[in-house]
Amino acid sequence: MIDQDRIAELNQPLVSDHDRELAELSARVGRGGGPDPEAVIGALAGFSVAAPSWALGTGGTRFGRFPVGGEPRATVEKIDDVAALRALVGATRSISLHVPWDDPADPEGLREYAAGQGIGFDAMNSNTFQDNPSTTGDGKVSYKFGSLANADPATRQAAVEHNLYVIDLGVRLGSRALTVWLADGTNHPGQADFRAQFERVAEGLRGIHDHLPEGWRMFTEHKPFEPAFYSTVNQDWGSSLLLAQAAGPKASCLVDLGHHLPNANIEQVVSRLAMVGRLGGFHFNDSKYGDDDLTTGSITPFQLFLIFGELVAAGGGRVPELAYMIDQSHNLKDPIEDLIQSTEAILLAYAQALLVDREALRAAQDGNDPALAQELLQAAFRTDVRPLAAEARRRNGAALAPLAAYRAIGYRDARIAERGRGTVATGL
Ligand code: RM4
Ligand code: MN
Ligand code: MN
Repeated sequence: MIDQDRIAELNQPLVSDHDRELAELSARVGRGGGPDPEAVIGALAGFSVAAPSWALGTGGTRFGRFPVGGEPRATVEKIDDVAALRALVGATRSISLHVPWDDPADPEGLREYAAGQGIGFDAMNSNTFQDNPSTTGDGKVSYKFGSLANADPATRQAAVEHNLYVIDLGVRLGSRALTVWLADGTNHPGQADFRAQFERVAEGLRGIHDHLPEGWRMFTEHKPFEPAFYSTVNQDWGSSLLLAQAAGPKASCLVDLGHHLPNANIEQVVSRLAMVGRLGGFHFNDSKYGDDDLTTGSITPFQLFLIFGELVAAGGGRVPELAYMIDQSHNLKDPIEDLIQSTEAILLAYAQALLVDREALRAAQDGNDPALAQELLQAAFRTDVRPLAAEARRRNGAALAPLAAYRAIGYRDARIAERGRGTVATGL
């Protein structure tokens, strides 16, 4: 819906400044044995992060929700929004669906429609944290006291079956992965036995794992609290690793950046999981207190840079092929604007991580020289790499200045006219 000619037209007045800034930066980056700026641009241009289908509408809190207007009314309109996002930023080439918030009646048709817009289907997400006619059926079972961890075998069975349904749907859409985030836990000490709950979840995940088709992967996603406020079954990366190991070889851990207790060293978690070959993917967002789901890189950009540093180290000079997704909730901003800014922050962190002189860093580490190690990290982190990200976008036919382009195009107003002011998208 956003055509490339319009983007090129909007880029036109910016090109000469951009070219000059890029040339200056490239000369600086490449100096003295630094990385080849062309290689950095190539890596950025090749990077893709999936957009969440559940965050294309306005996010709510328990204190209210203020719809932005023109929110997608169905999955097909979510695909339109992600295609628009892709046209602007280049890097969001797939959408991650959340079932039953998304439960397309004609998956093959949807797949074809999405492909026509250049959008593929990333990991599927199952939802057993809410009761819903299509997951808990005739109301005989309820997830109120848990899904895979529930004491009631029929409820556990319903939760397993929902996950199998999501896998089968994903196959028809061309997805190749399932993300399992569970709300299972307790609110009150003594409410349930920690070990019994964990063992039931492990067993359920094993059953789901055994249903995965060839070439599929499965991710366990941990989170310390919310909605369970006393204990959560998959509460931290250690539990997540145990569950992935129990589930089977196709299972690995997904790290949502907002799913850690305050001050956790997330980059170290990333390093550990990569070390044991069980790092599966990411949900990008940022936070100050809990699972705030704020714009990626808006609060702790240095942490994001360090995480990308671990990824580049794990991938031997490039980030490894994992499931990279954004998972946010947009309470105040236009969701698409927030996703534009998040994608930019991800590209910047990746670019900066690629600028780190890893050999020199290793030498400083082995030489017990923390001051030099800091200099090396700061040299990369303090570099304004925005021209590199902009160039990567331009090579993908996207916008040099995506937020300004989005506003100039008037995408939101057009959607309000088309979809209505009061529409409410399914999702968070
Ligand atoms: C959870 C978690 C999951 C997401 C749901 C909606 O906090 O981040 O990944 O699917 O929210
Ligand atoms: Mn998440
Ligand atoms: Mn979350």
